Amino acid sequence: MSTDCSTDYDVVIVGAGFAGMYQLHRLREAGFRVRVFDAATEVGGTWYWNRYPGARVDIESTHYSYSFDEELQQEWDWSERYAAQPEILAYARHVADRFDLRRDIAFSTRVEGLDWDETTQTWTVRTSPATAQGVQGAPGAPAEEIPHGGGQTWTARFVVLATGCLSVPQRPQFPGMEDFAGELCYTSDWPHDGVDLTGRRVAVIGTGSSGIQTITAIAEQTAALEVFQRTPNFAIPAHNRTLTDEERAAVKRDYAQIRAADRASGLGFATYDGTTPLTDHSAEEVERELDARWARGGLGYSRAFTDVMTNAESNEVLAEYAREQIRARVDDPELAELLSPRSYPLASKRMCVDTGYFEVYNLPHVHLHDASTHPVERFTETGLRAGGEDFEVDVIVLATGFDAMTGAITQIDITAGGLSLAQKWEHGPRTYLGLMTAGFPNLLTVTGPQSPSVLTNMLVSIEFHVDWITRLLTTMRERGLTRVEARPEAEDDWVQVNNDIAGASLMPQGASWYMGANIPGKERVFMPFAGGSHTYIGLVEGFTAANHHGFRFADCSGEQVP
Ligand code: NA7
Repeated sequence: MSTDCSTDYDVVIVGAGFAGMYQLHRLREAGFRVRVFDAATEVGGTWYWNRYPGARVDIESTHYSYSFDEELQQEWDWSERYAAQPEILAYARHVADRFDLRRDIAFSTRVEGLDWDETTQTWTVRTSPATAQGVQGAPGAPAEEIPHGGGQTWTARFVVLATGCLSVPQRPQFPGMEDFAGELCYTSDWPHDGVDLTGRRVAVIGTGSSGIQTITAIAEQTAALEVFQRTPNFAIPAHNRTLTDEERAAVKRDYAQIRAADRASGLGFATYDGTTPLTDHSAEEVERELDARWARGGLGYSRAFTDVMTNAESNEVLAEYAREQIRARVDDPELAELLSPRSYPLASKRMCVDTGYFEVYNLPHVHLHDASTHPVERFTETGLRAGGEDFEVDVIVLATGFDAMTGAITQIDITAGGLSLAQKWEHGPRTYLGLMTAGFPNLLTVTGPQSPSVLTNMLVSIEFHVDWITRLLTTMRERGLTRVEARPEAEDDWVQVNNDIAGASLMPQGASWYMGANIPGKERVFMPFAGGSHTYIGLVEGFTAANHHGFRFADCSGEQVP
């Protein structure tokens, strides 16, 4: 960076999850002065917060792991096909130790605001101390403060938002919440000491991935489990199991091919993407293919044929096959029907990956309640009331999801040239390539809206963005450039491309968090890029090679560089 434009740091990174950790490593390696801020007391991001029983990754760990360092991938052993949260957090800690990341991370520090100063061409970063737990505002969480870099301001030439896509919990407010005398727990901010649910009466609100995993893990130990389901979800079996030594050795031998195949795939993990539409096949062929996919398990199920997300009839074939599996697993036909999704196309809401979820409803003490017809009306001192009926419970678990994709960005007070980012995105996010938003120079996002992010293996998306940002900043330094900005017309085109691709698919038909539909008042816009990870990577590389098409640059004096 030019010495005429001195700042506390070259780059401030917000977030010390998988994205922020890798971004720190890469930028530091490239010689930049970097500081990371995170509200948590430790690295790991989503895997730091989401400690609920049964929390587990839904993409195989061999793929959901860093690829950037050969020694790292050779030395780390995943114990299971789908690792559980403690093991993933241990992996994040291992990476932090191995690359000595912590010395440049200020933990327990929340970034409150970012203000762009046009005169000095720098960002001012406003921070505040965060609490050890409950920083996200969970009622009853301890208010212990660990000041660590909070309450201060810093300047930086660039800011990278590595804030995660599912990191701001959605906390619905029910009347009487404060009256409830039992224990209230959020899956997204689970007490670090755990909660003993043995022999207790428990209510769970929410049946997305977090709810499904929690319910499965706790059902056996509870005295009574009341599940309040507003919308049933498709769940594909994980077939999770311990990996053998032979499997681990084979993976380590094949890592180069595995990673290459992941980067070349639509989901960011090699799923054996189907190459033909379902309509090209006989009923028997389709059945055989779906049997094979079901036996293999995992999210690749929806990639069986090329037209699953564009042809409603093809989609319905896969949906009905999945419902048939529910009927086979649940003894009571009425319960099976209640658990069967019918109101939206398969995979237009994020599918779940389960291990024995539906069988839980065969237990006599587990009760499913239809919160779409009998909504939770209020909490009471002894439990909650739904559909006019009172339920007495000791613990209420809220598995109610997140303000996805934009929430973690717009909750920071970001301003540039009199414009607030939250205002700019009031009617949905507007970005160029999911990497920058016009009017906010030198502000970059890892896995931002309008990039594939949540529709992919996040690790592939993260590594691609981090490498791209590192390359951009290195190139700028070499050319004496200090300012980069997305061109408004390029942004308009990219927003249109995103809307067109999503609009041509069945994706917007689900009232999903992809659409912001789970947040009251949030504009319904399909937020991730729906054209596939491989397509996206190709487009970004093409624009970059074309003299960074869609971006404009300036040097320290403010002079525009074509
Ligand atoms: P999700 O998938 O958004 O699930 C949240 C669940 O909570 C979902 O079933 C919601 O029903 C339900 N919900 C939300 N608010 C209410 C109220 N007020 N009453 C009843 N039910 C409610 O979040 P998760 O944490 O499970 O998973 C997020 C992602 O993490 C997941 O997709 C994976 O990618 C990992 P709805 O469907 O909105 O009717």
